[in-house]
Amino acid sequence: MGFSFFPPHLRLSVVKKKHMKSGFCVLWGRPNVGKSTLLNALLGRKHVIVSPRPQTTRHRIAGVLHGEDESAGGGFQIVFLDTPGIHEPQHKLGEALVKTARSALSDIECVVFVGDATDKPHNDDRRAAELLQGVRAPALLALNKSDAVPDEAALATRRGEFESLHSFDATLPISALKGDGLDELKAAIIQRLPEGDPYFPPEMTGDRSPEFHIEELVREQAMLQLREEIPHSVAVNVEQMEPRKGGTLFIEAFLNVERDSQKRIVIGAGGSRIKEIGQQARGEIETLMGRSVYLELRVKVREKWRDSDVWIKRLGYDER
Ligand SMILES: Nc1nc2c(ncn2[C@@H]2O[C@H](COP(=O)(O)OP(=O)(O)OP(=O)(O)O)[C@@H](O)[C@H]2O)c(=O)[nH]1
Ligand SMILES: [Mg+2]
Repeated sequence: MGFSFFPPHLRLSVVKKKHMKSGFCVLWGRPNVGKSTLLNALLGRKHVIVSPRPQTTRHRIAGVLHGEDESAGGGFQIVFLDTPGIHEPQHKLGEALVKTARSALSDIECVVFVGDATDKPHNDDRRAAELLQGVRAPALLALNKSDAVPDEAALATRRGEFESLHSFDATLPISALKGDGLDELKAAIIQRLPEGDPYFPPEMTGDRSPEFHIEELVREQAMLQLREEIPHSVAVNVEQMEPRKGGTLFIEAFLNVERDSQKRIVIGAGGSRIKEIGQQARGEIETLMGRSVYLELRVKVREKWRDSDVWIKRLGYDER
């Protein structure tokens, strides 16, 4: 725009197009291997929720990394797609999650298969690897949690076991938790991206609404504070969100559970559990929104919602 008054033959010499690489990169693997931890570490900020429980992530979530590619003398944009872990579904929600994950495999430039280096490959690792058959994009093996592997020999054994699952382009031992090997992984991804314009403007960091991230931050506390089946039976939806006098943001959110007995546990003695969930989530939401928040949580029973097509859709888990 700024050079439009130059005649065309002069414009070329003045507007030197910046060398740019861009593309979509899927974080792939079974539950609990550290895909979401890795996304946050690569982005350098908390973008998605993480917990020690499997099946924490329930959506395909884009996180955009913009940067300079010193080796190639230009810029890059990687659109990472975090995905639900691949597993054998036990209910309709599980089926929807695996379908959501699979939908992330089309139109991509790179796959990062995340393996847990502290554990032998499981059936679900094999399942995840099988789903990569027919995917033309190169797949990198990121052997995560290398900080928790006792020695080099153990890491080498794991490496061999995981490399036999699929024909990987390269293997990179990493620790998403400690930040080890992430520069190498990033360079390996950028190396495999095609030249091309960025997909998103520089100010865009993801593809989800503030309400989505708020729901996730509440659910993260449910994942962290509740036991056994209950965390997996919780789905959160923001019912109302509006600014109040003095700049406080009022948010009303529902925690949907599957049974009355779960509702009692989520509320806790004298409301103690729901209060604790609310307090922790509110702190995180205030950091996200950059303002003070009044968070009101209510618990609703949606009878066996994880096996209900209607509720799975209403709660936003049918994204195919
Ligand atoms: N020691 C160690 N733990 C890690 C590392 N990366 C992730 N973890 C832990 O592994 C657990 C699972 O991490 P997540 O990032 O939620 O795993 P995920 O693959 O996204 O799991 P799903 O969303 O369920 O598919 C958490 O307790 C993390 O703290 C790592 O590099 N080292
Ligand atoms: Mg996850």
